[in-house]
Amino acid sequence: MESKFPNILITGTPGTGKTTLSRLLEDQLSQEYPGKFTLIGLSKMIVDQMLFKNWNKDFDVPEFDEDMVCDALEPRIQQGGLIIDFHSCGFFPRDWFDIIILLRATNTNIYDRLIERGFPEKKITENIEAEIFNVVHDEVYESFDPSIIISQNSNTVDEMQANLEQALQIIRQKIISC
Ligand code: DAT
Repeated sequence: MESKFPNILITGTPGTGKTTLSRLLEDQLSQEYPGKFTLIGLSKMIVDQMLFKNWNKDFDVPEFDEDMVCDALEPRIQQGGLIIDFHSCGFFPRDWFDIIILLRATNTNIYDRLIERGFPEKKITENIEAEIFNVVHDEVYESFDPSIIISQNSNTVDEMQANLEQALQIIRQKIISC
């Protein structure tokens, strides 16, 4: 699906920097294209709008319902200019996004960031294993056209800044060419 203002997915294992990058991106895009981009932190929306049928007590997270999530997002995707921040992506329709940013980070960084967030050890281990076994990476590449995927390392502030600049360049180019 082509839309004047691209839909952007920012994905990666928890702790890789999705929320931080999404906010920086939204901030900059709102200045350059006022009113054209909206950021959705999907984890929060799932809880706020109860887009789940079960609550996983072991990990204290909702087991989101893919259909409910897609139904809630669909009208906004059609409008374009949506930035979605989420750690999973295989259930989204293949033609929803114009640009997908996949963030990666080292185990040490993920560990430190999730400890700071107060995650229990079990949840941290699960996320580190997911990063080691390329779970989100493989999900992205199996679900979307590789030409729209940008893989970025997000270990340092300098990398975050470079990732932001690269993403902005690609988004601006996409807007011009549409
Ligand atoms: P996510 O949304 O993927 O779970 P986050 O944006 O909340 O991750 O980041 C988790 C913490 O790590 C937060 O305190 C900011 C920090 N962080 C993220 N990316 C970083 C980077 N590239 N360099 C330094 N700190 C980073």
